Amino acid sequence: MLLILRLCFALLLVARSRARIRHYFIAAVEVDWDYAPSGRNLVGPDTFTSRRLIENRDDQIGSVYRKVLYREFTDATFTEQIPVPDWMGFVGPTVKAEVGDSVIISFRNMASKGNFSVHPHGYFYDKRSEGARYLDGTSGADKLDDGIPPGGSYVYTWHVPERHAPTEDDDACVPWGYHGHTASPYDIATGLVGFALICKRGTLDLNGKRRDVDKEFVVYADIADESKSFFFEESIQKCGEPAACKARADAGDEDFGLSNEMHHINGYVYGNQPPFKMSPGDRAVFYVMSLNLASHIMRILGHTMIIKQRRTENALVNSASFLSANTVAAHPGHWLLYCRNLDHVIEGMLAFVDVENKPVLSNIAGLGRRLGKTRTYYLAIEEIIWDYAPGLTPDRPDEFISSPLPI
Ligand SMILES: [Cu+2]
Repeated sequence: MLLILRLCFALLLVARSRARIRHYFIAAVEVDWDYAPSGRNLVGPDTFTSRRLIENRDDQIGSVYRKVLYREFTDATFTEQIPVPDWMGFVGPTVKAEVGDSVIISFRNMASKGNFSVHPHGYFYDKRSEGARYLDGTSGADKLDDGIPPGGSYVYTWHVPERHAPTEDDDACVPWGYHGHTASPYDIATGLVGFALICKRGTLDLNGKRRDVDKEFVVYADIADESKSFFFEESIQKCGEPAACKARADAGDEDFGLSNEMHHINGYVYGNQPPFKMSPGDRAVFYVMSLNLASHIMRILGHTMIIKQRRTENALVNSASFLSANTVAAHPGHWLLYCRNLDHVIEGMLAFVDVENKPVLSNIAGLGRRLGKTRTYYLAIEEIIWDYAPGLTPDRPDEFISSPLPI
């Protein structure tokens, strides 16, 4: 018995000694962000809707808005910014930790106006590291994290105790997010958004990359209502005639409102995002998040996914929800990644996954192999008149009236 207790104690010490403190230097940085650098729809012909969202006109802003983004720096001087992969767009750096770890976020507000914070999902924190402003009964030092003024700094500390760990049935990492929560809907519309992972012990290598997958991508699908951004007035100045845009905004012009609702993936619309790049056979995980408005049903053409141990082709995320979609890169090609909500397709929630043109290795996940029978079907399309209610014939109206439906 004593031996078992000693063994348990030794294992506990080993587990604790492996726990790490992961330090991130993240600033709120003000930028002019372009949702469509090409100036056009890269998925199909431009339409009335795509032109309304992309074109800069005298009385329409177009695709460039003033925003505030989370950006990572190398150290506390906040002088050297760590570049982000181009496909990450305006999404902040991905914060990662394993069970037992702690995360320190040294935050600086480098924007010219507005108080901003960093509020995590999924992590354990106390009131001084919540980064959320609301009437929570706290005061004094417990309020300092709620909103950092321009030029100000704050250090947030988040933890991953066992009770926040992925379950046995979860993937190796559970995706969460972080965002500004001084005035949450407005902070998110302004651009303050990033992903945060909590991983099982031993998942991450020394560089913070997952050992069990080849590629990790983030897909932040959302509707950014730029009229709710703290920098909307600055964005209005980008109109050809700012006074014309201001007049439309003040009048509550519905079309003008729609022209500022950006249905984006990682801050891009209509295929303007630099593609996610994979090689045939790559095991890839897509972390999918939505925060602000609506549900999104993300799909990659030519690929299926495994979500929560089930094979599917749809990654459904609701507001303020997160999931992992696992796939294996299939055949070479320029594949559409999009939201299957058809209104959102029209509004531009479209991007691309590029699988490079390399031969598919037959020994990887069964790709390239053709086993079993070939089953041939002959399909034709025919033009017909279809009756959705064949029981309700016009020559039997009395029968319908005398036999009402049992409701
Ligand atoms: Cu959608």
